[in-house]
Amino acid sequence: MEERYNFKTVESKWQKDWAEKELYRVEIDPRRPKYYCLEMFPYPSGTLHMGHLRVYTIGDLLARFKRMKGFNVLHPMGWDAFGLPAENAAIEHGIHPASWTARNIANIKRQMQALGVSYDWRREVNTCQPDYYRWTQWLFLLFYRRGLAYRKKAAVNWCPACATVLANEQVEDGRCWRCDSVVTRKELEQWFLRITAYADRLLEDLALLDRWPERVRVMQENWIGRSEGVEADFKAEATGETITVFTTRADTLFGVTYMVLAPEHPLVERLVAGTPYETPVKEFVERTRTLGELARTSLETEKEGLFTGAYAINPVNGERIPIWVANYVLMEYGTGAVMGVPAHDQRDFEFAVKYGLPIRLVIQRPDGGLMLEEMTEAYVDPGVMVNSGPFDGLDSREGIQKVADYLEATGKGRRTVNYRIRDWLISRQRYWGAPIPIVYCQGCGTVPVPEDRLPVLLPPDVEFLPGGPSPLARAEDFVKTACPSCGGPARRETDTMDTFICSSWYFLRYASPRETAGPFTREEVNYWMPVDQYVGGIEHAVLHLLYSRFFTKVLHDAGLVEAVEPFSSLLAQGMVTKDGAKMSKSKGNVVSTDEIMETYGADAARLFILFAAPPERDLDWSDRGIQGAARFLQRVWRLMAHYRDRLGGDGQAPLADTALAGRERELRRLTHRTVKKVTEDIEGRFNFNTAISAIMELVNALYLYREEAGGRENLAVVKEALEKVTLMLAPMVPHLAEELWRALGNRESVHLQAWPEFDPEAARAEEVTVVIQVNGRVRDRIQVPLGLGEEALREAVLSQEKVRAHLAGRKVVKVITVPDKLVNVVAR
Ligand code: ANZ
Ligand code: ZN
Repeated sequence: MEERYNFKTVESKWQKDWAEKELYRVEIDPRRPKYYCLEMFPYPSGTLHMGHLRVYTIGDLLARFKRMKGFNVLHPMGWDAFGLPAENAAIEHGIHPASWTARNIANIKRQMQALGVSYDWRREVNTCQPDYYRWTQWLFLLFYRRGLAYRKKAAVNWCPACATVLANEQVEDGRCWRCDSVVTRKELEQWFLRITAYADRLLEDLALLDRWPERVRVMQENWIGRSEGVEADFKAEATGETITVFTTRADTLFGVTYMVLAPEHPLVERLVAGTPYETPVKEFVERTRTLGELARTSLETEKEGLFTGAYAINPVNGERIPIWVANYVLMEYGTGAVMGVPAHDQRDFEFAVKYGLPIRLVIQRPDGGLMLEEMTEAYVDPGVMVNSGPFDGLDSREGIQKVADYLEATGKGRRTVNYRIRDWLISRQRYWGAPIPIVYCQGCGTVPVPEDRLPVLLPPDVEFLPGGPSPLARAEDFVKTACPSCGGPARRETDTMDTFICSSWYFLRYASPRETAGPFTREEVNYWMPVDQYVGGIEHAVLHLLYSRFFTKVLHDAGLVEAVEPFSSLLAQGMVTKDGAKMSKSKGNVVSTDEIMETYGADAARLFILFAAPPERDLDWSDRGIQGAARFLQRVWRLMAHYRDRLGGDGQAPLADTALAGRERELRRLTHRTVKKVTEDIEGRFNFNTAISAIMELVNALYLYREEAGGRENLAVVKEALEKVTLMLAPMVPHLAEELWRALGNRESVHLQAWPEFDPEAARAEEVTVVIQVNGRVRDRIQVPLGLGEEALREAVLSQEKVRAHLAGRKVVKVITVPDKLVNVVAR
């Protein structure tokens, strides 16, 4: 064995060997429990960054660990390959999106292989290949047939820089999720998926996801935003038309002093027509319309409104109230009209103060001390109803129900449920995506492309120009087609699908990646699904994770998959930072993954990533840290080099525990305790960092033992320890572990071995008897592990039944401990 561990030769040697032997090839095996371990597949934008390295390292550890634990592990990888950057590269550098993407994929794949990740590469999927997007289109048609895909004209989010529309989920704080431009609104005819039809189930089934981070579930819950309330019918005084409002606070109906319509509300135009208010209101409407939804509802945005000159009648008391239009009311939520209750809603309070509208108190604080004149903000808590006619004196929470009953009984309103979530806008005016398989025919209207004519292929020869309409819309050969139904002239849909559709079902495709008769086979998908462990970034908390859940449910309803939820357990890994700051090109603090792998090797990088922080926490990249990891690997290597020749193939088993002398017994105990701890840390808690610390301690103990034994070590005990260390390191540093394993005289790969067992008997700590005194008199004796710390010992003693009995009614003043021997409790 060489003196120094040479990762360069060793890592590539084993990577080649594993690939040749197809070590990670996996098929259905009904005799073994399955385990589906999945990392979010990357968008192939160039090279891997540290965040990627972290996800794949974590996923690979789990996949390898489970394999050693006897599971049949599916661990696949693929490419989320459609998307705007490829098209921008085409515009800027004249390279075709397909070539740009293929080149990046080749590079990233090389990096993943250099990292030594255990993927079954035969199952690689690529969403921009016709053999994949054919099924994306097929699924679109399935949604269409089930009434879950439809086209409508709507005010949609428009990113001027990306020159395309965006889903609500892709707008963050009023900005484009991809390029950060301020999003505006446009009226366009677009395709939607009816995710709202699944709102209730998406909400309810969150309860099944007990192995998801709480915060992700909460974010989805808020995004779905279920809200129970009533619709109340007001009447427009002039025209007699009904104006329905949605409110969650029916108890405040008597406190309404004005009403507000969304600028887009269809009634606005009619109310102001031919009045002096027409021009200013129309101007106001135009101005607010272009603002994105979040910009409008953001608390920072100044609330602005205008009186329409019209009045409405309150259904509960017949009062006449002015009708306004304002920027903070959204057409897409509820009914697009709200009743203004300034005394009990902060937004309304501010609005009323700003525009001098009356404020009326209708909910009194339980102590009765609320005075309208003294209010500086809205009173939003429950209380007692006042100024509310027949409802006076009611608890407001009860009032919500009573007023709802009244509205329903009199036909002036009804209970209803509202959701914040909107249908998913999926059409994009871009080239590099899966074409929507629809044709428009003068005679037949909207005609789906028949399944046997899929895929609708992207034409390769198109022109990429900055700005402007999509290249597809200008590709006449593509656009002009024959109607599949009547054969007459027809035009193709030129929008492509949101790439989030491609990624909403890729985890199903891995089950049957080469299937040509369908997106997957029932047998395979039902064997592998659901994904047992999903690993990925928190930035997908709402987007990808919500969409994938939606897809899975629809496919379940269509009888295609048994699973109702795609991902049983979710691990959202933290960010990788440099000196506490997020790594980014603009900050110039990006650590190059290629450079790290060149300098330190894959194993050192992996070990550092796993050791530096628990997976959910942020990980600060440090050169010292990775150097430390590399040194530890050398240290393990030297230990093996030292013993290798002496361990030989003699096959001597460790001596029975009792026959071992003290030092040997301690070392053996530590070996078994370490296996126990590492197993538990990985399995239940994802505490890879503490698992690695434990292995490091064991290695230290081996060095110490070698020194103390001075050449007269018990080699059976050493060999056992080295074997277990090697096996435990296998999922973390697969290359070094393989090399060590062979050095121990084994001919089969370490990655085909079983995870090490521990002997509970050998792992048990030695126990000692501790005498317990209370005020100097012996009251009890207990068995505790040798070397138990003072704090733990004290706790153990004070919880003893007998001790508690002697202390009854007294106060402990002091506890004197003599570890391993005696504890004296002084009490008065
Ligand atoms: C009167 C009222 C009084 C309200 C009060 C609240 C407190 P959630 O819980 O999110 O569903 N609202 C209704 N439609 C709206 C729209 N299109 N744009 C903006 N705001 C709208 O919120 C429901 C509440 O949001 C409704 O209850 C309504 O204000 C407002 F003391 O009605 B409330
Ligand atoms: Zn036709």
